[in-house]
Amino acid sequence: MERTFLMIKPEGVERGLIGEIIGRFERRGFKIVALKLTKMTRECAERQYEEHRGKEFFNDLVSYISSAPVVMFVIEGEDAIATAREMAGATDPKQAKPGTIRADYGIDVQRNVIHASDSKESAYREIALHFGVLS
Ligand code: D4T
Repeated sequence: MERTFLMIKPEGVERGLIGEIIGRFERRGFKIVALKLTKMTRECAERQYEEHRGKEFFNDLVSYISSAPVVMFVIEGEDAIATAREMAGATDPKQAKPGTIRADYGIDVQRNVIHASDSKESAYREIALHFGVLS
């Protein structure tokens, strides 16, 4: 059993896609073990995207992600990290495989609807950052 951190980005929340996106993970058999709607501070967004500090898109990304509410949730199940990444699809919605969340709903690389942790280390770090210790 594995856990991973997922986040529906501001345009996903604004466009009314919360139920649709969370439903995909439920129907795939994952258990939701934590969930919240929250507007991140700039500092929190910088910590979330720490690995991208210094890249040309960092400031825009942090401004965007802290501009409006997001939905954060944690799923639990077999191969949760890799499966969630596969369900999210490629970063650029135009490159994402048909049937993935980003192919179906993504607008561009910044407004690509969902974030999914990319490794065990990221999942652990991001769950702790946003939810603290989960039972
Ligand atoms: P996340 O981490 O959000 O699931 O995205 P990916 O793992 O698919 O992509 P990433 O780490 O390369 O990028 C993190 C985050 O930055 C946004 N982004 C990315 C952006 O706004 N402009 C860009 O040019 C790129 C490459 C999208 C996802």
